[in-house]
Amino acid sequence: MTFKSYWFSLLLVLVAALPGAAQTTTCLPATTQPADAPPDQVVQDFPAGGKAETGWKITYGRAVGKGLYITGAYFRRTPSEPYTQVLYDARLADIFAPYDPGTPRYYDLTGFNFRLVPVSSVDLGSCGSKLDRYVVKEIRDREMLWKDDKQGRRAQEMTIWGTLDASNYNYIMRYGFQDDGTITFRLGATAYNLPGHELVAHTHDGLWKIDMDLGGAKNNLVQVARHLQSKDSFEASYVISPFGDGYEDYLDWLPEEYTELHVINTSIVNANGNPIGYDLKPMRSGSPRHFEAFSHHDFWATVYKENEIIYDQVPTYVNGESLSGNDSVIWYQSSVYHIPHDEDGRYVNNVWQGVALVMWTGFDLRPRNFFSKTPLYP
Ligand SMILES: [Cu+2]
Repeated sequence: MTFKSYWFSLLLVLVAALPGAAQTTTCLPATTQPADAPPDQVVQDFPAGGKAETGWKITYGRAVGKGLYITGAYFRRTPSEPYTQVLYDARLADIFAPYDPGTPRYYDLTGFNFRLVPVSSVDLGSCGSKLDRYVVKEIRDREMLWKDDKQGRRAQEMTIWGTLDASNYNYIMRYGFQDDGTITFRLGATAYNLPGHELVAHTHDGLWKIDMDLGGAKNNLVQVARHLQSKDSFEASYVISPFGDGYEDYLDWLPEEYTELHVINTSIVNANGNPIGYDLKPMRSGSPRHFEAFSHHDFWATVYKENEIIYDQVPTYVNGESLSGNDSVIWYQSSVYHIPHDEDGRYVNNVWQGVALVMWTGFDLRPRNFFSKTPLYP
């Protein structure tokens, strides 16, 4: 290195250190896994690499025709308390892709035996690691957890994800476990538009099956929270009521009502005496309403049955059983509408070249009265 290039390099380092300057990525360290941990388990404390304040213990699974899914998630609010169960099982039960002309109509999980794509070095980026041949784990900064003028705290999460090779299409299945107890569920649609139908619009419907066992399978209550407002009044309010009046039922997401589900454990309270809970908060750009009956409503809640796993059949699972006192399963559809555009690709000598960039849909599960104060706050 010449004397001149040395000073230039030093200048670059100094500029990079300035606030607001482009930063090189700093990878957050993963928690050391317990020596006796089963291979499908991942433990991660937050803040990553710092003195533990909160932590997750999760298990995952993957299978041909099913992709990547979560088989258990446990969270602790402090390092000294035992983990509290949040999820028993959560997954995409199916991915439905109907094309506007009426055909084709693909069930990309139950209609095929699609496999996950082996993880590549591109998938890993600079901070990812392989959980196994098909699954990436990444611990990352997710910008601000909270701000209060000059004070603030950066937020972190662990994501685990894999890519389903759905023929011409790829689906990224991603689960995020955040430092504040939130779990994010994301389906990303990408890759080649359907050969022969490259310019035909269609939806990608993420059909989620969520079996929460909050504090265990018992005493879970599924509620509906609705915001009530009127153009004829300054006043607004909210109402929280049992899903389906306590029985298996369906529910529509209404944008004016900010519809969300609350799952609480009626027998476990936080330090303030409030039942611990989690909110299911939708992330969606529209509501699919296809010919198929399952798509006529956005949420369904049923009593857990080992053999009730097919989303297409959910309307037949709703048969008047009481949700109260039983282990409930929530079914939720989130969707993206894909109108092909030039950014998806183009024909070159009659051969399609190019891929659709990732389109995301999903939902979050966010703690409600699970903590008894602002998490991760002094
Ligand atoms: Cu598409």
